[in-house]
Amino acid sequence: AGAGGGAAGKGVDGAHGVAAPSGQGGAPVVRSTDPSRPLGSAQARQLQEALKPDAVGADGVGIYNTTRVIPAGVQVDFNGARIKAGPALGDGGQAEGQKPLIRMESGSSIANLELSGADGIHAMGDAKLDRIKWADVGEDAFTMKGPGHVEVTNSSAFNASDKIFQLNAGGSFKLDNFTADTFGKAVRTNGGKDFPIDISVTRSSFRNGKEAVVRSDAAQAKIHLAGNTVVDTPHDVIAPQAAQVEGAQHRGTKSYTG
Ligand code: ADA
Ligand code: CA
Ligand code: CA
Repeated sequence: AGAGGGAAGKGVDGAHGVAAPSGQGGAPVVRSTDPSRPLGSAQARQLQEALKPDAVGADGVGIYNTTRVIPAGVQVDFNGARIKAGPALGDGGQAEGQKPLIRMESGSSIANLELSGADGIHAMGDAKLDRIKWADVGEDAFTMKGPGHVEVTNSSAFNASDKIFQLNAGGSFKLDNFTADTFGKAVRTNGGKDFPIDISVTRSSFRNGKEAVVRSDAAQAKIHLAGNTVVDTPHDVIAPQAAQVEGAQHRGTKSYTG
């Protein structure tokens, strides 16, 4: 059941959330995305429990060995938690088919998390991500698996062998106040595919990119860039001539050969 279903329970803590139990600072805070329909406290506690890592390494970084699901209508503040993928999710290399650490159902949001490895985060539809740091990107950092509107704010990603954001479905993708260092493409629409997608990248900084900030094979793509700093990266946009692009300073074209 999504947030605030008919049987919505009592909100707790005035702010409709379940706070970290005392003595366990840093536990995620789970809330409804709609304050007028708070989560039942049992549902909130169950999800908070499910989001705890399976193990914690000596370095204090938690390990997920299975994908955690953020339900529709739920927002999670991870409270600065640091997690990485265990080997059951994938080794973080370039093999396809690895599993995500987190799957966001449509209409969910997450904040304040550092993660590394495997296939990062999958979003099934609408999603909001704020203050997320991909400390060591795996196969990629984030994938739009279904159509929707995605916003990523105040976030960063490091050490990506190839892609950071992989957009496999249409809708919109907004990236604002992002920092990336070391990547192939920061934003990539699915190779060889044409579908309508609005991409906006603003007030962000990109360093040490092998190819481009945004690479698309979609003639239907609309790409808007503004206020970015792009250093040691050959192109800001690689896209078909037919794609609508604004704000690019070093645009290129490249056909898909994969
Ligand atoms: C590659 C692959 C796609 C898809 C994508 C991803 O680009 O060709 O089919 O799997 O990776 O989502 O990681
Ligand atoms: Ca891939
Ligand atoms: Ca992937």
